[in-house]
Amino acid sequence: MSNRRDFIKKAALGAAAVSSVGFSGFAKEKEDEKEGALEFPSKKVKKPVVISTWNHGLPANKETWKELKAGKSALDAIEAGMKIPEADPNVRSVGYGGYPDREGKVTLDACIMDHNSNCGSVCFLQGIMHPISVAKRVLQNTPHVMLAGQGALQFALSEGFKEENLLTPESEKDWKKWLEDSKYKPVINIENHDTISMLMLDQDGNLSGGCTTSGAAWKMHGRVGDSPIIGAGLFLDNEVGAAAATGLGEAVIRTAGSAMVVELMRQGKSPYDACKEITERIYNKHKNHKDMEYLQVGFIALNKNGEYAGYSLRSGFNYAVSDDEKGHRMEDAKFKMSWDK
Ligand code: SD4
Repeated sequence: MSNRRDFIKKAALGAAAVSSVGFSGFAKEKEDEKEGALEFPSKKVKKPVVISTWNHGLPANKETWKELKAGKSALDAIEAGMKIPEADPNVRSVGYGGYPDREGKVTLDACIMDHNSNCGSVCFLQGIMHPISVAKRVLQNTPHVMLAGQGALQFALSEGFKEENLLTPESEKDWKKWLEDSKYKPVINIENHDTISMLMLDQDGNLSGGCTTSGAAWKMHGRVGDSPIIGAGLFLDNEVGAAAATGLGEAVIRTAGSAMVVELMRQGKSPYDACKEITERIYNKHKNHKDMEYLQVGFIALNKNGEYAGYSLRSGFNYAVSDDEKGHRMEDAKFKMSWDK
């Protein structure tokens, strides 16, 4: 094993030297990353299981878990969990307190999907604290999948949601500071990569999921990311598995990221191998692209057997996992290349 590891380390170091194309923080393909596939197959747990992206996934998971155990439906439990980061002003990438666009407007994207492939989505929604709840109402109360901008707001108001200012003084201050240079170069793992995406395998063995985000900080007004797009930021097929993305939405949309992860699982790949393959596909398609400098993408995936995994392009991505045996915890995703700020 150690010989094999040594060989892999050397191969990885060689590959790093060859693949160095001069982006800062990009040429450090770490030796142990190549070992990930050997050491980190997908983990398997008994249903129910909930996994969510990033640290704010943990309080979200806890709330979802509580509701699930209290007998709520999968969608209600997902909604309840995702409302936690949406309402938290300290989570700067979701809902209230999220970084605004370059015009100082907080614009929100969210979607939700159930095991029957029913979906609801809102994008470019302003002034509503809980876009995940509006997305759920789109699923339940309209003949459509997705409502955008003013139409989404109008629908939310007709459903009884109240309009409020989501730009906190802290976000306003950060936006004014950003305006001094006005350079769009989102900080990896901070300014454009903190969507909460949640996947669930419930006690009946059914899959569901949701995403909610304020999107990339300092984006153009009107920009919509991957998170509300079924197939990009979130996808599931109840026969197979579920996947969700975080990271630079443009890259995830270009590759139909989450749908592709699910499709690879259909073809027999484990959640880990599926996430890794699509992350590598994204890397290959972007290695000479202008977005590469600030590109981060991460996927989580969960299949019908309770196997789950996460994988990201650059280091720093983690996700919350909840199940009956081990409770709630954070796990680090394996990654293709290390990233130092
Ligand atoms: C987007 N995928 O809008 C999202 C970014 C993210 O918080 O993860 N944001 O591109």
